[in-house]
Amino acid sequence: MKIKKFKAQTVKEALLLVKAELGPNAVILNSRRLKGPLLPAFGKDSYEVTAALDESAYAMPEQACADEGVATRPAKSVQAYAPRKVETAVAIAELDREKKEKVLPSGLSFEHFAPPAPPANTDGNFSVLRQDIDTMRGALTSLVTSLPDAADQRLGKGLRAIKKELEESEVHAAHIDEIITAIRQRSSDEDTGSISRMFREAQVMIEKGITVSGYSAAQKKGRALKIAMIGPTGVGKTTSIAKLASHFKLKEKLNIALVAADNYRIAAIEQIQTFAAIASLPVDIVFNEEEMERALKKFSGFDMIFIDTAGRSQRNAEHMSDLKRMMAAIHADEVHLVLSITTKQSDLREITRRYADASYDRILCTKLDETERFGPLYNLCRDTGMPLSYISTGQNVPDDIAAATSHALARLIIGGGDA
Ligand SMILES: Nc1nc2c(ncn2[C@@H]2O[C@H](COP(=O)(O)OP(=O)(O)OP(=O)(O)O)[C@@H](O)[C@H]2O)c(=O)[nH]1
Ligand SMILES: [Mg+2]
Repeated sequence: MKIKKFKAQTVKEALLLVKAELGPNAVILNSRRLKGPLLPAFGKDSYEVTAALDESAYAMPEQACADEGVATRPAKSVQAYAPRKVETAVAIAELDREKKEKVLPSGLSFEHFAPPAPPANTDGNFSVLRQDIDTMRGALTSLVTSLPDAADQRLGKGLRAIKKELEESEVHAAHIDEIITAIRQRSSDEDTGSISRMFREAQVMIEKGITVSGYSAAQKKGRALKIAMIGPTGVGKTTSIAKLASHFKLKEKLNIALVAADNYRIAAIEQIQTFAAIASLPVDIVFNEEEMERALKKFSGFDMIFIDTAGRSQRNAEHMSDLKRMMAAIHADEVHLVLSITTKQSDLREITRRYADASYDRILCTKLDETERFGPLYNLCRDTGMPLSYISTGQNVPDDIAAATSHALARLIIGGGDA
């Protein structure tokens, strides 16, 4: 790990120095304003940024470079070097093999060090018997899984079909039971003619369970609407801000500003700065609550301020309390907890619980294009009591985002029962 301090007249200049020396994978450990100018002639305060680079995580191993006659190159992404690492590992294994074979007593081969093979079958009939048992086991398993269990049998055809569809959409079992019980109490007959009616009832219940916050409206009250995005790493916070900021600027002709408290990685700073430059939006990168307050004040005359935050693991208590402090300084009008629908259900539950301290008041769900199971949208609303704000359906900026609507989302979770 290489750690170094960089001093410059502005944070931006210091970051450029970090990037030039440590590359885009450097992480920012700290930044602070220094009292007094760096050079007395300039008369302004200066800044110090402490950055680090974990070279072992990114650089190609020196020995491997030497072995392969490749000159050592500057740090690059892990992915760029991964295949080489595999090749290197194979080469080392081959080398070990040669070395070991040299010291082995003659007549013994490297294979003698392999784990012993399982004992051979002495009885030929035994393996035939075993195959028969496997075939029977397979047949029984598929028979059992194709049969509805006893409780499902009592449900009747329509309710069974509804249950199956909700299960396939990954609606929680408890919610499914609730829906099935409610429909069952209302309908005594279970003939085929009423199945589509039961599906409609289920759709209505799902639709009611998916609450939505509605489209963000800029408040023309002499102050900017502050919209913050928080959430775990890589869920699409910055991309969603880029989409929404573009939409409100281009389609609604509003004055938009960006503030990024995502200052942990150089690459993250560059990502938002690049977007801001392309979309001609002002952006401030802030390093602490004081700077956040200053930036929000500076942009208070705008219609909307989008605030990007660094992705945080809900399991890191220190990061969560940093975020809580930052959110207290922002006083956002809207706090969107950004979640990917592809995250495991149990993790989604933990994230929504642990992020409660950061006071989110709506959920923005991303990556709907990466699944066919939309039940988690319903589960999220029911389990948190929070409405959905937007849904993101791809990587394209600004197109792949839409305001969440209960009706359309309910139909993604359960159809009309015609299939
Ligand atoms: N398929 C798909 N990809 C998405 C969607 N939204 C974002 N992405 C991609 O997800 C990746 C991460 O997006 P970011 O916006 O950088 O995520 P982030 O939450 O800001 O990440 P950190 O700041 O590192 O925590 C990028 O490759 C995006 O293009 C989406 O709705 N669908
Ligand atoms: Mg980001």
